[in-house]
Amino acid sequence: MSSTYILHYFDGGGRGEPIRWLFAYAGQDFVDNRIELREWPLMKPKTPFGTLPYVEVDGQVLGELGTILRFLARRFNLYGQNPWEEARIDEIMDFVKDRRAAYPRYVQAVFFENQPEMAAQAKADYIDQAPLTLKKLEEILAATKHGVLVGTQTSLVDISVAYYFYTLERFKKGILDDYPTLRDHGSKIWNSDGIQKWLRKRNLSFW
Ligand SMILES: N[C@@H](CCC(=O)N[C@@H](CS)C(=O)NCC(=O)O)C(=O)O
Repeated sequence: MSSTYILHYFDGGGRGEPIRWLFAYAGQDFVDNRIELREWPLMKPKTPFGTLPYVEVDGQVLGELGTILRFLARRFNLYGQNPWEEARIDEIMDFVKDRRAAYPRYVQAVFFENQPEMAAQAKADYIDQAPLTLKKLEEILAATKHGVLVGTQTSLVDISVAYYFYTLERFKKGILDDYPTLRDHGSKIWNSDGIQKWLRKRNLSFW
């Protein structure tokens, strides 16, 4: 019997959208439960750690974005072929997470606090911090020689960085033009059937 998946997150991108992209890329149906901010205070104490996202998989509950992504990627055979590849995926994911720290600040300012000046600063920081990250990813991609960041097959980290590139391009169109190999890498994921289908239907406010 196939599993059932429910994602609980706010009605926006933030920490929910990487999970939606993973489902979409894997061609896995899921219930996309979007929580209204006014519902949140009542719901918060019932969540695993007082935060979103969390998922329900066949009735079992799992919180924390990174944990959810790894758990799902393992199930969808998108988490490397051996423990070293898993570790390499984690390594790059952790690196990019640190380098993307301005994004949650942006979400906080836009969605939770309605603070346009703080949002503008976070957005500027996000863009300023990108070149070092992109340069490193370019080096990693060149070293594998297989058009993927780890091993020989597309994995969680390729999908996650493609989403990162997507958010960068939405903030500053053309930002990837100086990184043609990364732009091509992102395009392969963006143009995959699953992601194209998702982008057509997702109906998402941008943050
Ligand atoms: N470490 C957690 C952080 C989750 C988090 O802070 N989520 C935010 C939304 S992106 C949230 O739930 N904010 C509402 C709150 O903390 O009350 C994760 O990675 O999942």
